[in-house]
Amino acid sequence: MKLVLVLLLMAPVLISCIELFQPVECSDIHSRDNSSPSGVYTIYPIGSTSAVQVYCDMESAGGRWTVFQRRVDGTVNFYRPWNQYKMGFGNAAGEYWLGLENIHQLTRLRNYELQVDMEDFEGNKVFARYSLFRVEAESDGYTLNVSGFTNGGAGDALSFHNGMKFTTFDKDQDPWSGNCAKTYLGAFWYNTCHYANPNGVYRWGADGTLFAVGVDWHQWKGHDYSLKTISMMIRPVQ
Ligand SMILES: [Ca+2]
Repeated sequence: MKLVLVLLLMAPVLISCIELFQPVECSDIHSRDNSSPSGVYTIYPIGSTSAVQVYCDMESAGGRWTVFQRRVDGTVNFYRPWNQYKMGFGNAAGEYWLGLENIHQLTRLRNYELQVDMEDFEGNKVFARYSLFRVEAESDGYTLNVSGFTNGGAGDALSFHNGMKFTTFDKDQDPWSGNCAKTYLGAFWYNTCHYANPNGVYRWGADGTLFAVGVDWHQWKGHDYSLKTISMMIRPVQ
């Protein structure tokens, strides 16, 4: 009888504990239950009012990955203005961009590593991994910090982009004389301009009609091949 009473009194506390579980990112979900499958989850990267849906990869190389960029089938238009790249767009179950502010707030708090998984239309799969990944504040142009490359067959396309600010068609922060986002129909941490264009035009494989506007990873497939899938994902370094 006493036990029942204690449980009844505890119930609101127990329920509020369940409700208060607000994972900052996917590794928190994995820490709480390491059998959590890959899929769409709600995370809170900037506190309790910042709920956003993401895809968590709980399988690749130990899992715990928060996917912040994903292309799979060309259903979402990635040629978008600054504000949308800042806030995020798309659908976590399919193609999406998590948003520069969310990515900055996450990588500000802990040390993160980055993995980029990609696949061509022949079913070949490769990856590139970087042991350090951080995005600076908007006041610093959301500058990319990436280093510590490990080759999973893709080659290193990102080191060229280290230290670059983010550029969209309506906000040119790249060091080139023109606007790389306008010329290569994407949005990225462009240099002069790119070896990787993951937010470029989805165009189903080999296509050299317009130079380097596709979903390119130059060191693997060159500038005239647009990948079937690519996803960029991060997790805290343990
Ligand atoms: Ca420029």
